[in-house]
Amino acid sequence: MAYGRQILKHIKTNQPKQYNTVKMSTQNQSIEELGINTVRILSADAVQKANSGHPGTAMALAPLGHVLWTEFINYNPKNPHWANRDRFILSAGHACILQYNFLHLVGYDLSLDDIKNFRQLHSKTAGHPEYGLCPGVDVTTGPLGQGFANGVGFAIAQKHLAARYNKPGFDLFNYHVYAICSDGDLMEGVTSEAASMAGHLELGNIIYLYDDNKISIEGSTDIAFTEDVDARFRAYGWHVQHVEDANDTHALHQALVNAKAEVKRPSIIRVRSLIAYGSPNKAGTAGSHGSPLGAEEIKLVKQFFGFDPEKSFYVPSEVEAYYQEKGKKGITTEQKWNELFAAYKEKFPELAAEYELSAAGKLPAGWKDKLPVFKGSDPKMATRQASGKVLNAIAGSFPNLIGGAADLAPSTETNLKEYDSFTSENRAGRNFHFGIREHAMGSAMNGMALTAGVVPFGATFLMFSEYMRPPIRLAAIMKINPIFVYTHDSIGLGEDGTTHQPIEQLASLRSIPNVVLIRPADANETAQAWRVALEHKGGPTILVFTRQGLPILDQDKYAKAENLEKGAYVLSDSEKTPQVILMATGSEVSLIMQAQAKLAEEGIAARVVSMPSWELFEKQSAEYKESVLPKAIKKRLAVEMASPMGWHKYTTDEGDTVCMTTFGESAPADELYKYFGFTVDNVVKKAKALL
Ligand SMILES: Cc1ncc(C[n+]2csc(CCOP(=O)(O)OP(=O)(O)O)c2C)c(N)n1
Repeated sequence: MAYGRQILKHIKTNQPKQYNTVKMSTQNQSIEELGINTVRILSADAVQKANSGHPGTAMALAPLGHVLWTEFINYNPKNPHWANRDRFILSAGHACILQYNFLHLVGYDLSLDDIKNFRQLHSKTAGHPEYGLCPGVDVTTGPLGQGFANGVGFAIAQKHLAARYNKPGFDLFNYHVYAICSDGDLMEGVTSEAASMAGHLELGNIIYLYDDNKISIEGSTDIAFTEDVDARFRAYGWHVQHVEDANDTHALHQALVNAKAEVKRPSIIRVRSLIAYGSPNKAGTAGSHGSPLGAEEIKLVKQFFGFDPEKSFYVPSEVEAYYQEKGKKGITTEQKWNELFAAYKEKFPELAAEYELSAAGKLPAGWKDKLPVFKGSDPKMATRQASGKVLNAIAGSFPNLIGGAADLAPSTETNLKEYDSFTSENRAGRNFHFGIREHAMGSAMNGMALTAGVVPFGATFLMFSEYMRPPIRLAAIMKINPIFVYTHDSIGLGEDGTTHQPIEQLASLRSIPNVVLIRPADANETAQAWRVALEHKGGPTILVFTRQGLPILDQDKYAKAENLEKGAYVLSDSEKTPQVILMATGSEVSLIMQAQAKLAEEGIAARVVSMPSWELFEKQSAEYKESVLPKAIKKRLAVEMASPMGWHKYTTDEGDTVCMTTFGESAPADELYKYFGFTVDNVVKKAKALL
């Protein structure tokens, strides 16, 4: 391109004012140039109208978007969920107006009015791209680094689906994962974890473009980011290329061709760009990163590109027709794939049916019969151990249930014993060794969970959920269903001490909207917790298990563990009207059961409520809630080896808590129970004090 050389001159001299000297006319622009410049100007216009947003990067990367959406990304704008589409991630989510403009132009259900409504209430075009809100957005991005790591999960899921379903002549799943990432993405730690994982796993289906514009919010990246990115990614085992000028569409094309040809190593293409290219006074400056250019400056931009400075949101008719035509290609591509799938279905009816069922988010018939039932006479069992038994009992029914741990499979009991590990050589393996990379594990799980037909689980200690909060929160925002497994859930883990003993984690995880957290009381509740997790839709499930052994509550004597689905239930009632309600989750349920017996000996009627999930309980009818926690019974004691925060809602003004108000200590668990008051005597004493 003619003006491609201008940018080089500009970068070298770094004097944005030079742009005033460039004169362009729409007349002598090719349709490609006209399209690209239309997107640059639309981006500036949309941010200006919203009076907030990030114009600069979108303006600079319009040529890149153009090459991707016209030549490389396989998509059908009329079916954004087509299973074999390439995934596209805008990891630099702040530049989303770029993505919105291309999605609009190539024919997704996103109108020019949607572009004009950028960042307005209930528009499809939120301030950062949101999955489920905007058609064509494969994952919600914005928190830098997440998209980069989500892509690793997308790439893993593609490899898994291909290994499970592709057959000679039926290359059903062969898509690529494209992403645009920025300096901010590469500075975030999660990117290092994810890149290391992707290199190790040889995820050659990853093609990332890094916008090397040397600008972030505080100015030049020289103030904070001077590493050799190319060397770093080579060290991770990536295929690294460099495009000197983001305006050079031929070079971008060639680099993308090379990246596709590289099937073993993940690819990163470092692209030098000039932020706010075309803006005489703002190009190359941090000022164009996160604020509108200003009405006068936008006029100069339009003049620079030969557009009418008085027209806003202007899409030349030939540009509209050109991109619509490009978008239509995808309709035929999907049709061909559908024909391939139909032929596959004839030849491999069982596999096809299996895929269709799991892609629709449905569960196979009869799977619940595989759930183990534990007897009251069985020896004590930690809920992590019960979880391992459950997982292994049902794994055969769910070929697409895949997951692992952050180097803690033996402790979290998440190994699927009859299955291999997922490695660069064996994509059919179902056990994942995420390494000690909790953050990237969570983000990769989100990419996996966003892939129809794949149900991921990932495990570590509850304490280290702290390293995973961004992906947990994003899974909740996206209402997707990864299963986060956390063991070693309290001071009951004992000697590892304060650093490993969760205190505030339950309260803080419960505070995330759309999350269902389940802390089962014993082995049978654990089986039911897995059932609910697999059936649950609309957000992630967090399963919280003990390290220490727990008695098994006799199913013939007490209420059935199936009640776990209601979040809380009367596990054991008093013969007479209860004077006090004892409630607990997880390991503390058997403690309050003992306290109930002791209180009964003293003539005090106590009801025991097992409350494994606050969120599930909140979804129940008012009548059901009243049946478990009658308003008339205000003497209530909650027992949980965690922060009391939040329990007061259930304990009323006349109730109390036995919880943790300090950090724990390093000691054998039994000593800690005594020290912190998690004993039958103390619970009985506190209950009596209420009366
Ligand atoms: C985890 C996270 N931290 C901070 C931010 C706020 N933020 C948005 S963009 C940005 C950095 C911008 O620099 P760069 O990534 O190079 O993007 P560019 O300016 O080139 O568009 C920051 C700090 C964020 N979105 N996510």
